[in-house]
Amino acid sequence: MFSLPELPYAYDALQPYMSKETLEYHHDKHHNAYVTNGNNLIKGTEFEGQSLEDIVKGSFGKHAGLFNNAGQHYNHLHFWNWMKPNGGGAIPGKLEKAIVSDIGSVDKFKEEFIAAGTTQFGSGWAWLSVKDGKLVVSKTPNGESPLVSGAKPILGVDVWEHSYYIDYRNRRPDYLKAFVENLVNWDYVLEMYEAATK
Ligand code: MN3
Repeated sequence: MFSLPELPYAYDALQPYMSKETLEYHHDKHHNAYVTNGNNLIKGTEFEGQSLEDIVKGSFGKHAGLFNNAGQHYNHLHFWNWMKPNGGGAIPGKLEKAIVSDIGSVDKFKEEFIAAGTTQFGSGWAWLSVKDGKLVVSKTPNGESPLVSGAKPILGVDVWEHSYYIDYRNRRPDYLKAFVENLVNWDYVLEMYEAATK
C-alpha cells in the first residue's frame, strides 16, 4: 500500500521560495491523490506487494493508470526531501567533484538543469541522475522519471504548474532558479548519489 508521508518540514518553512499555500495544495491534494488512485489501481494486479521502484519500472508501458500514479508517488516522496529550508548553497565536495568531472562545472550543471525544466513542454520533471556510472541532466514528461530508462535519479524538480503557479504564475524559469539556489537539499542528493554509485 502506498501512503502519504508527512512533509519533512513545516508548510511555511520554504517561504519565500515556495509558499505554505503551494505546499498545502501540492502535498495534501496532489500527492495525496496519487496515493489514493495508486492504491485503487494496484488492487488485483501482479504489482501488489512489489517495491515502489519495481512497480514504477514494471508498470511503465504496461499499465498507464498505475504507472502515472505510482510514478508520481515515487517522484514526490523524493521531491519533498530534495528541498529544505535554507537550501541551495555549497554542494558537498564528493558530489561537486563528480558534477565537475561528468558535466563540466557546477555552473554548467545549473544551466543545463534549469534549461531542462524550462524546455519540458507541458507537465513533467527535470533531473540529475546516474546513468552508466555518470551524472546526466535530463527531462521527462508527466510522471516519468529516469528510472524507466535505466538511470538512477538523484535530484528532480517538479515542473507541473501545480508546483509553482501560485508563487510564480507563468515564470517557470524563476521558480527553477529559486529551486537550485535556495531550496535544494544537497545532503539528500549526496545520499542518493552514494546509493546509486555503490
Ligand atoms: Mn507535483
